[in-house]
Amino acid sequence: MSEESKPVARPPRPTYAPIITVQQHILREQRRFAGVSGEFSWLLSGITLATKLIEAKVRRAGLADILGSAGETNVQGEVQQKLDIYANEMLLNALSVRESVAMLASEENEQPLLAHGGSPHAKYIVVFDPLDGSSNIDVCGSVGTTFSILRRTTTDLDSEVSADEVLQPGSKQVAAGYVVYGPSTMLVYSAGNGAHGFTLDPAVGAFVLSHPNIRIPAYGKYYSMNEAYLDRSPAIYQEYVHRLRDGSLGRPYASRYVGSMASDIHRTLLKGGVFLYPPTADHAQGKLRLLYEANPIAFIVEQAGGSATDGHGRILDIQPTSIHQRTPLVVGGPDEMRAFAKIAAAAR
Ligand code: P6P
Repeated sequence: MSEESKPVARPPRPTYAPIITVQQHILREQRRFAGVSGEFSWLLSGITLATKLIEAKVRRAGLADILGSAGETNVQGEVQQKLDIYANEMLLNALSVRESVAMLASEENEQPLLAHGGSPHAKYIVVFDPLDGSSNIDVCGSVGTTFSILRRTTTDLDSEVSADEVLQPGSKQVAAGYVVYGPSTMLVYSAGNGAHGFTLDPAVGAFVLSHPNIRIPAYGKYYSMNEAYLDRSPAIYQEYVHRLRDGSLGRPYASRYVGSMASDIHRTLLKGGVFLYPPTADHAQGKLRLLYEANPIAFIVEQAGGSATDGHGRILDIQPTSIHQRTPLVVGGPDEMRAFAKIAAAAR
């Protein structure tokens, strides 16, 4: 048999488990969307690129002149840390050159921003909190990035983009995720087909699949909230936490609270339990933002078998009326959320 006619040998069976990067995973995921021609994965690669650039700065925060406040305050009236500004610029730059992105909305910007002048045919809107929990930076605490991807509300993609198009309920999210910059850096995202975790391998600079198809445990050991506010929260939250503590909800719980939502949520997602940021006397709607904090988290946790409520209904059903609006948030595994719903219903 001549060389040319010999069948080509199959590659040897791999001796190492094949690594799956987030790009490969996204390409596989986007095949589920009819008519998506790689633009979705190109968009998500903008987010992963920006978060790698953020991670590199967070890793060196104590060394480079990046610590401390930039002296400015953002639209939230919060003192902007220099890393906040850097993280925001990385995401704005990386995403505004993605042709499929029509508009960007950030916690750091009062109004949404057109991406590259709002090019025609761009169908996606990206909403994000570039660096959540940034006050933890100076004390070497973990911080996070949260993001939410929506489609434009019009089918006429040549029409002018309106800022109101960002005001969609979380149930309309096409994809959502968060990154935790901790002892390792992890990206957790969902495009509606399960929640998947990727760990950044600094040796190769790739997010590698480490937690496929995350399922939140039926119950956990921890509840997570800022206990300083409990006495100033509505009675149902006080009753709920007291019963978590005294074991009358099935088992006595311990408390864990980092004060950086992405970290507290990540522990709840992997270990089970409940995270809550209730309304307080000072903040009738709680502190967390609906569009770029509660919605992406609620999307991910629901995909992992948990649920998320504002104390009255499903987070993902809330129709936003303003870009930076806040919402109370209770999010966790099946047992803890059933118990909360029972206490809330009994109080109605
Ligand atoms: P508090 C960080 O500022 C943040 O937005 C979330 O990451 C975190 O869950 C919450 O606020 C912490 O708020 O009032 O407990 O300091």
